[in-house]
Amino acid sequence: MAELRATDQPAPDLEVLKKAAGVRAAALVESGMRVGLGTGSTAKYAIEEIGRRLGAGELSGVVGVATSEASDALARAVGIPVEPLDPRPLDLAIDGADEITPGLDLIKGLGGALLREKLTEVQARRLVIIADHTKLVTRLGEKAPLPVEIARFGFLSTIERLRALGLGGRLRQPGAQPYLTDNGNYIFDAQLPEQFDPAELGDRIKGTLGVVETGLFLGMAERAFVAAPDGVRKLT
Ligand code: ABF
Repeated sequence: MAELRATDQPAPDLEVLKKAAGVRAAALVESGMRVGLGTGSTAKYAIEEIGRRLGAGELSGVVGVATSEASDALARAVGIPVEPLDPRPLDLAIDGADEITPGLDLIKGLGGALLREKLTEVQARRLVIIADHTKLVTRLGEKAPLPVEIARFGFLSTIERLRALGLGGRLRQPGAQPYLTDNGNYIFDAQLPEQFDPAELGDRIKGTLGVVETGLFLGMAERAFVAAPDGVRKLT
């Protein structure tokens, strides 16, 4: 039987990678910090690690501001005191992403939390993104649609306006009913054109009547911890 070589080792599964990235980011939290808590399966690991550190006495006086009802519930479950977002700046925010470019532009929102994430993360002095390597892209739109949160009222008209911009895509409807965000809005998952200027297109979408917010997070992230089978890389 051929001996197993290092390269024959099975790649660690994505959950192991996500956890490694989450733990790395959670290590940046210091006592007394107000921390934006992201949403999604990767941010979950960072929230759990912050809770572990608090429970172990490694941290004290940390307050979380959650970017979704789900993250609020998880934070409370792991012992992180949670407060609503108010105008005070946050020391740090940690969140996942759906796509990350080399310049740290992001697509976020496949988890449906883009509005609260952006409202929270624009107030963070430092936004740290955590992801596994599958989220890396050379340009936005390569792997994921662009989630666009739209008002529920008149949503069909809003979708027509977005289509008039030349956008393909569809209303997010996983079952019999459209997906409803924590804010009571719908999400249109827009197919991005091959070539586009993210800032310009983002402004045009955002300026469309009925659009609440887009999942384009441009120039917001300070760094990203990206986990791959050969370790966690820091992108800045
Ligand atoms: C959240 O993290 C969302 O913006 C984004 O869609 C999601 C990525 O989720 P996961 O880490 O589960 O892939 O911030």
